[in-house]
Amino acid sequence: MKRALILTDIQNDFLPGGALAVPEGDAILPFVVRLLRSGRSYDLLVVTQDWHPEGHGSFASSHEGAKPFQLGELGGNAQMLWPDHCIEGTDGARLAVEIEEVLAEQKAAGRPIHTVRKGQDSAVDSYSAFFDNARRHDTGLQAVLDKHDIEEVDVVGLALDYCVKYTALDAASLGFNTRVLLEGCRAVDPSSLELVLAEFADAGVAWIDGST
Ligand code: VGL
Ligand code: ZN
Repeated sequence: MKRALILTDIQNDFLPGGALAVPEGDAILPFVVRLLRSGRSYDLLVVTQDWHPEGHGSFASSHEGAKPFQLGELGGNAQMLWPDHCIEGTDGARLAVEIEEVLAEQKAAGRPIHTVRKGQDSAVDSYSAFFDNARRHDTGLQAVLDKHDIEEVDVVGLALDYCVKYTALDAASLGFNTRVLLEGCRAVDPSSLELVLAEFADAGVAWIDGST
């Protein structure tokens, strides 16, 4: 049974001091680094990056009079409005340096790595690593997983209540045996945890509390 690890948006802007800092976002780093160095047999590493053009429609700054963390609208759908974040090519959009380092080691060791950049269409947000929120674009990740005969996926990263959640829900709905490793995740809204876990339970997404 082949297994992939999806590293979701572990980018500077989601870490403390970043433009859209996730509470305790940096607390996942030692766990994720350990997981990658443990020699655990992931057949494929998938690295996702939120990768927005300037003026992206999910930014509050693109909506007259709106403030970050207000609910707005984008393309006729409800949209949480965010501070400007993960603008393509900026330092905030780069992976955490700890992740860059461990990925360089993994690459040197011959581990296949596939990178997904998402959120490039200003007219729609894109939380999941598979599809944008309106399901207009397919990132091609499903085809890559299929090509590598992946049947199981583990998911870690930021943020648990947005990109990790939608990635895991899509993975399960596409038929992958999906687990979220909670020690490797933190939420924008930590009080959302119970709700997120209930959604996972309904969708057949498994989660693991401690180390694997
Ligand atoms: C994310 C909010 C906006 C995430 C991305 O990676 O969870 N959250 N863009
Ligand atoms: Zn974003």
